[in-house]
Amino acid sequence: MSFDDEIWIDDEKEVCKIEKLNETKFATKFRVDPLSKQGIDDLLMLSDLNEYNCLHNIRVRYLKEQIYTQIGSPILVSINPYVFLPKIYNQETLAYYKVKLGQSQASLKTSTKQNEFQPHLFKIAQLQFDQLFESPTKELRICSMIISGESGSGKTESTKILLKYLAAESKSGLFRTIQQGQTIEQQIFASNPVLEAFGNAKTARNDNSSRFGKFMHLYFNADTKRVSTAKIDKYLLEKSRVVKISSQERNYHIFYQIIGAQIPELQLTSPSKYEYLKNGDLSYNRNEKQEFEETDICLDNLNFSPNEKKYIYHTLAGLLHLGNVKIEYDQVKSTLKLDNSLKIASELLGIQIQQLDDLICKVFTSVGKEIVTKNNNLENAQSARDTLAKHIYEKLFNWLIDKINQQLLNIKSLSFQNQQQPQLTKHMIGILDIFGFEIFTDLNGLHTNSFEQLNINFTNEKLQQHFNLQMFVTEQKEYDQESIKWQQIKFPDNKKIIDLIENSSVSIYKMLIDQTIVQNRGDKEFLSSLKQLPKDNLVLVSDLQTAEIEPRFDKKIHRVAKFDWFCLKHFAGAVAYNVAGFVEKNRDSINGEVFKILPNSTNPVLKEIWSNVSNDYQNMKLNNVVTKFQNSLKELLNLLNMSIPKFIRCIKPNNFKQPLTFEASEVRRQMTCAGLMEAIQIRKAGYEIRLKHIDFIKKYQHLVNKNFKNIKNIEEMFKLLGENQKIGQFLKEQQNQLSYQMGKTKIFMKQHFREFFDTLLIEFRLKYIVKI
Ligand code: AOV
Ligand code: MG
Repeated sequence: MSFDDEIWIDDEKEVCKIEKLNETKFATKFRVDPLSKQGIDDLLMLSDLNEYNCLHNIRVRYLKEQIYTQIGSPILVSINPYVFLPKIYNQETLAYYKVKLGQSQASLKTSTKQNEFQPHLFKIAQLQFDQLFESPTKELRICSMIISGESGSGKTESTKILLKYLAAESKSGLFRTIQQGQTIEQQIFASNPVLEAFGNAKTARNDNSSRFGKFMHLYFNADTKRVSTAKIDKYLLEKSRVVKISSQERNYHIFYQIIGAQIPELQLTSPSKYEYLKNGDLSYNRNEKQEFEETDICLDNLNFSPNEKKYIYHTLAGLLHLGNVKIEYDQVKSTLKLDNSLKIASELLGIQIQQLDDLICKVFTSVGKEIVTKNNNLENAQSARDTLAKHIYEKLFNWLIDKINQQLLNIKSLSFQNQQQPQLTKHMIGILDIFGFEIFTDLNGLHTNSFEQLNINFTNEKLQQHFNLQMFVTEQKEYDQESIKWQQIKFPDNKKIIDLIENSSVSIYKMLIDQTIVQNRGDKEFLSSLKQLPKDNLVLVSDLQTAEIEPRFDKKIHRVAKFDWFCLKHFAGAVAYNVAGFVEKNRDSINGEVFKILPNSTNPVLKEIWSNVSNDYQNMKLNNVVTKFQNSLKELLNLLNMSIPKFIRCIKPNNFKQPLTFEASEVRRQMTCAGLMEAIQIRKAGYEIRLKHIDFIKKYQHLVNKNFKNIKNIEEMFKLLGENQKIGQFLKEQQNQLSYQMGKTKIFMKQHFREFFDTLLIEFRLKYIVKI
């Protein structure tokens, strides 16, 4: 190990003068590994793996516009460049990975020489594609690409780049052509702008923040290696955004798009005129008209009919007008003010004014056989109006995804109608793009997080746990089972906080569900029930004393010391949540009249959507938001656990969306939170490649003069290999360096160990071919 000098690493410059140190947020002196000064591809190749060398290495690369660095083969670190870098995504680069890497994989059917290829999302996609068909058996094989990172770190952009790569296969015939000249990849692409228009919005952290999670399934036919069908699973759309946004944020892009489209029948003027938009960021400029045109074309490509599109837009505009509907209250009952907003909303939503009045101003309850009507007060009526808007939007979003999925599934039935046993579900690549960990603060830096952030942050906890499980637990268990010599590595375990949130006997979710199913219980009861929970990662702000002396919690959280807050110490940081609205948001209930009125709407889209919606709000125990969300998360994790994963860890290099600006403290914090330093240790100490004894013998039988059927066991194979002088010498050296170890059923190898044998195998094949 040689170190040529010492440097300071800080937020602005590589070398920082001592007198400036106090001014910077982050500054540390460390001895630099010469390799990290070069900015090498793979952090595992550094001779000193301390975190500063890793950080320095990543920074050197980033400033050279090399935004990707790998940690062995399963982890790709991606630093958001905040500027489009055409060179790294152009056709030439794409072809380089597709042709060169693809061919090198295909010729050897191994990952040999993959280290010669720069780390890239394209590389990850190609390796997963090759892995999909590596196994000759037709058993289920799922390869996943799990993209994680904080809000704004680049997950959604990475998803699009991965899809672009996989879709580019279509040009060489991978993607099947369907009727009217459209290909399935065009349909998958068309779904993206639609989902973003309806499911993404500007937040304080990201101008195009995903407000729902998605898992994209691409199913391949094993024989043709073609994509046969695709499907999108979605998780938790943040529907509260439809009616309430803060000043730095915006509502869903689609609302601004339909205003920009200037469609006369929608009678829309400008965002500042609508209650659901006017409190948000009105200065933010996008080319809404052009974006609308793109959304509209994509809906065409997804085979939405002109009539469907028309009434989707009617519904959206109807919601904006509904938000402007005024409610008058005479101390006895509320009524809707008969003005233009009400008339237009009624017209566009296809619901009579009287019916809207019933939905917003009244509550119908059945007492025995009789229906009893109660009048809402002003506050309840306003809330009923907003609840109606939220539910209509959510159902519209669900319906859009169902229609898109149906479209992709229709393709399946068209293509495979004559086949008895389609292999559609056997080979799948899944790409997960979820909403990132987020902490919202107001202009004074005080936390303003709610039910939605808890669910988002919990999802990220679960994904982090999955990463830990794959990287550490499973890995170390296998070494133990195979009796491999091994030093246990401690990793940052987030089990405690996950239990605190979701444990089935005592947890935050359990307490919330308990309050949700009992009528008339609310946020106060919920908050007080939290007192029973363990306090390792939880502080109730009502218990101020504890909060103030709690050193692990951010100072800014202390300042929100109000009665109705609780703080959690998440793996990625401490977050304060305001309990206001938790129980009602989880209940998600709506006036039961909607199930009678909306299926009779004269707006055919609304009619269709609501005709298929069942009134499942009666059974709160099963149908509260958290329970449904936990079930879908469980399904997702089961699928991920079955998959061969690649992890893409996205990192946000600064908080100002500044292009190519690297704040070491920010990057370091995210690397630490994501457990990347420990992952580096375990990959470095571990063995990336493992082959069953029989597979090793079969694969390398040509290197010994015996057919694999005549080789008794792995010991004999090694004895035979050792008889060759070159191999014998190599094995001796490598044994001392622990480059390989013999497990009970498998042989564990470092990358260079396998490459040595693969190179010999290529030489053998070349010789053989030349001879022929
Ligand atoms: P996210 O998906 O991780 O946040 P995005 O993928 O939306 O973040 O990225 C945020 C912004 O960063 C994008 O709008 C781009 O401006 C920029 N960006 C990200 N990746 C790249 C790239 N590879 N090249 C150029 N610019 C990029 V969230 O959905 O909020 O968790 O919820
Ligand atoms: Mg996103």
